[in-house]
Amino acid sequence: MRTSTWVVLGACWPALALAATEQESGAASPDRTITFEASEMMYDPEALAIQAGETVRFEIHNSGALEHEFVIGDAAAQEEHRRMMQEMEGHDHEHGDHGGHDMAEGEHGGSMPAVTVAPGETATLEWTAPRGVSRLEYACNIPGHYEAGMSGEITLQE
Ligand SMILES: [Cu+2]
Repeated sequence: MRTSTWVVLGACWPALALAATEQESGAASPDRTITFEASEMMYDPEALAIQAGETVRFEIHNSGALEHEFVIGDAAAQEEHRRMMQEMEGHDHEHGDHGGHDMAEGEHGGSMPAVTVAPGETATLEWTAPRGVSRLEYACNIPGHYEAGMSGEITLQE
């Protein structure tokens, strides 16, 4: 991996599986809202079942004392993201413009939807589940958090 790839994180890492399958993102209004809690070091709920093509609005409340993020992607993309976060750790804890917000709202499904949530805050993220993918993960890739248990599995049903 090239050491310069962390730069790409601002636009976040293309989750190829999503890019290939998501065509009609955009203006869909959510089919349902899922309320999430993030804290040290877990998410509640710890797993999700979502219908392929369903548009979900996540409301993620950070009830912990540390900043957490909520990123959706396949296992390989999550791992890649973690590696980049680790490389960036030296560069002050800025997340390199990790305004997941921009990523999440970009109209192409090619990016990994992500939000960062400050302690005590609630963030929202809208996402349309791709078709043709059976399993994704959500994870907090702030160094050490995933390893401590901040991840969950999304099972997608066609
Ligand atoms: Cu975290």
